[in-house]
Amino acid sequence: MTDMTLFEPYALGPLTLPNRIVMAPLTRNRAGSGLVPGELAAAYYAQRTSAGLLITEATQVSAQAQGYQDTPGLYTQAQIAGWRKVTDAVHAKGGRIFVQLWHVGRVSHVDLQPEGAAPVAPSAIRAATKTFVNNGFSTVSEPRALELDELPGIVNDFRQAAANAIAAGFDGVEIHGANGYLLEQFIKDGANQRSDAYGGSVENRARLLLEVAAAVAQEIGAERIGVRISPVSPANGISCSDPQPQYNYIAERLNALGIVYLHVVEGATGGPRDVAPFDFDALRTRFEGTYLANNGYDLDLATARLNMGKADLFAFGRAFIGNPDLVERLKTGAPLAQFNPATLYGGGAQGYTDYPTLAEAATE
Ligand code: 8OZ
Repeated sequence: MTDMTLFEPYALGPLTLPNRIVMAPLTRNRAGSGLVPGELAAAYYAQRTSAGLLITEATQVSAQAQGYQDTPGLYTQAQIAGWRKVTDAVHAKGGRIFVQLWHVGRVSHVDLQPEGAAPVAPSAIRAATKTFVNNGFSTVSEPRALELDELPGIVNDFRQAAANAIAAGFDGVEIHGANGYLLEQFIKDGANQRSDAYGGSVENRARLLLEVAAAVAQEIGAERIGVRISPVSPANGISCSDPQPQYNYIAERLNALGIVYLHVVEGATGGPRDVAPFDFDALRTRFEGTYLANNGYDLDLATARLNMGKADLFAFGRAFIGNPDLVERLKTGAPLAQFNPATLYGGGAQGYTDYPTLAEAATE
């Protein structure tokens, strides 16, 4: 055992993070009209800037990529301008911020799709999950299978959104390859029954994710790209018969592309870490860049795993909601505030930007 702490600087590609604590992407459903993030989002992220790195909420790369009400996009000029307010506010406080780029695939509803179209997926298999739409939870719609000649357009949407991210002032992007959304729907055979070059073998199912990563790397540079994966998570009704060889291959190929970090949801997203047997060390070994560990970490577990050499950075999600000064609280052993689940998704400032820091709470 060496004696490292989370509170020491870490070099992530061209960036120097002041600590190893990363704010995980958190969906908050507060984008305004035009799905544009505004002043409120700028205030929210700026309050949490002491994180070594902020990763934004999942942000759709196109209108078709949306699956929940009021989630922000990054495909219009107004959205680029809205995100610019966020990145300026974070940078003014000395922070660093990546945007998570997202296509939901089949986890959507016709009421969220352009012209009421069916959501798209690798295969026409409806997900056993719900989405938030029309101010309530509804079963997702029946998807249609993407045609082979539509896939370059999806890759291009990610590439363009990455270019837009740089125009909006982001330090980099995270490609959302996890939690049952489009890229994972291709990876996992429970959702992918294609018989073309994007289905069947381990290589074929990884193809779309790897094409997206390569296109985004060509556009903005691999040192500004992270990829998030969740090998054994059943999130959004997904399943995979062979996660170990599938993700060993993905880790190797992403390593060859030189992306800066691999963000790994270890277990069921937001749930048990031991949901299914999986050797995460095999990914750690294959991927020589930064390993960002996620799921159920607290200070003790993160510190222990750091000192075992199992990960470089650690994502904290829900703890950041009620604790804008989470880094300071972890460092000083201060108690953590709980957040109000009723204000997690949607609404305004309440339960978003009004959680006090320790210092603010002391003067209230
Ligand atoms: C919670 C609610 C809606 C979406 C994910 C983007 O699971 C999400 C998400 C989380 O990755």
